[in-house]
Amino acid sequence: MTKQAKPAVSHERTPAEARTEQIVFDIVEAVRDVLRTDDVTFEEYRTAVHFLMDYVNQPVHEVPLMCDLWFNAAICDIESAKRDGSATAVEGPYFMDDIPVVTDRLKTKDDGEPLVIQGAVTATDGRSVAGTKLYIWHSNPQGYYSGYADDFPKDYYRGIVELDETGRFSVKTTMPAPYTIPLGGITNRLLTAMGRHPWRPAHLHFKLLNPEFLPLTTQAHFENFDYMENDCVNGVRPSNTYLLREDDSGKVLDIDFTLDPAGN
Ligand code: MBD
Ligand code: FE
Repeated sequence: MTKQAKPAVSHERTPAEARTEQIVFDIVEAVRDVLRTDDVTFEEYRTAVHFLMDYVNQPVHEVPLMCDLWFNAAICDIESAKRDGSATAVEGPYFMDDIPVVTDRLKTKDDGEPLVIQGAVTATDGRSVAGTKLYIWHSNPQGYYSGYADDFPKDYYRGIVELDETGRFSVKTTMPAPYTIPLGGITNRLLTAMGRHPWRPAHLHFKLLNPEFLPLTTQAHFENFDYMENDCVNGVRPSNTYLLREDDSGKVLDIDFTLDPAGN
């Protein structure tokens, strides 16, 4: 099958136009290949178009959710291959900027299993990471994120640790739980139509910000936990999988991060 010719434009394409055309055109060609390979019928095509039309009646977050579900982890892999230091992982929809600065614990209710998150942040070139803001956020023991649940305030299960030149941190919280994407939403309707489940394994989110380094957004998932083999957003990688250990106070996650100074 021949590729469609690129229609002429009245001016030389700018670099941005050329890049946009390249990506859009390649996506369209990739989808056309699928239509041919899978022998897609008119009826299936119309079902898909109606499915997309239904997004109009959905909460707006269903659009980024669907995109993230299929594509965000791939973008992270592409980015990780280009940088030094820790690999990136999917940010998910629940990052918040205006959260409390903490030193040694996140606010939690007392119904969860205790967890200590501890480690050190270093730079690939050995320079000081002092001043780095380490954002931590995760679900409560029922799998809900603060700001999106009625029964606990927005500053729970979230905090910013401001690192000094040692880069070390140790934060108490409680264990997160497996999470489902919104069950009543159209994205889950697609997963259900495919015979798939809507679960993510229990996980922690991290974002490290310091103007001297590339921003690092990543996650921690836990070896041997439920849904590790079939995360609905396909975000689990060896680089973001950790073995929890137990001590007298509960579970402990040892986790280090390495920042890339890039051009700085
Ligand atoms: C989440 O909590 C999440 O981490 C991702 C990647 C997608 C949806 C919800
Ligand atoms: Fe999450």
